[in-house]
Amino acid sequence: MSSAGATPVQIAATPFPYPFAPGRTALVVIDMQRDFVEPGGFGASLGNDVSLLVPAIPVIAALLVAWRAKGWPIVHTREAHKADLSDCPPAKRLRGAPSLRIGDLGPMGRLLIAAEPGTSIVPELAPRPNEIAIDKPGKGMFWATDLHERLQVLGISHLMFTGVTTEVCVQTSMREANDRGYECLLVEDGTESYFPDFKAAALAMIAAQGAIVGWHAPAAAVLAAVGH
Ligand code: C5J
Repeated sequence: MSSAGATPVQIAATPFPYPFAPGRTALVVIDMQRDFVEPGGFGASLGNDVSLLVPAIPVIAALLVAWRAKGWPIVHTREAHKADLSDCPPAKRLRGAPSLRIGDLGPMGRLLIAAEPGTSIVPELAPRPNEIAIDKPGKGMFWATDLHERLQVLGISHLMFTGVTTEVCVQTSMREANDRGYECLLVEDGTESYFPDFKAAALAMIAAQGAIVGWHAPAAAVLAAVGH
C-alpha cells in the first residue's frame, strides 16, 4: 500500500463529507457476475430485466483502475454455492416460482454454483490474482466467510461499496460491515438494481438519520479524492 497513514481526505458525499482514509480503504465489488448481468442467468430466471445492471460496469471498471494504480486492496464477491448445495438452505432455493432454481442447469451452467461459467465475474471486471475474491453463500459478504479477518489483517477500516443489486447483496453487505465498525460509502453510479425505485430507497435508508449505515457519493467524487 502506497499511502497508509496519510492525512484523511474528505469526499463530497450524502449526508455529509466522508472521511476517506487512503490506504486503509478497500474497494468492494459485490456479485458482478454473469448470472446477474447476462440473459440466461439467475437474475433473468427470476423475471428481471438484466440490462438495468449494465451501466454499473464501466463505472466500477474506472474505480478498479484507480485502486490498482494506488495498490490499495480490492475485494470481489460472488454469490455462489457448493455443487452439492449443502450451503444453500431450502428456504433460499425453494422460495417463489423462478423459471430455474439455484443449482439448476441453465445456458451458462448450473445457476449460482461455484466455478460454473455463469457464476464468474463479468470479463470487464475480472479479479486479478493479487486481489481478494470470495464465494459467499449468503446475501451478505460476511456470512459464512473469512472476509472480516482478512480485512483486519490488512488494516482496513473503510469500505467503498459497488456492485449488484443495491438493495439485496450490496445493502446487506454494507449493513453487516457497518455493524463490524467499518466506515462505509456506497458509490451511487457503481451500483444498480432491477428496481430503480428500490435503489433510490436503499440510498436514502443508508444515509438517513446521520449516516446510520453510511454515506453515498458519485464515482466522480471518489475518483477526485483518489486523484484519478
Ligand atoms: C440477489 C444479489 N439479488 N447479488 N443477489 O439475489 O443482490
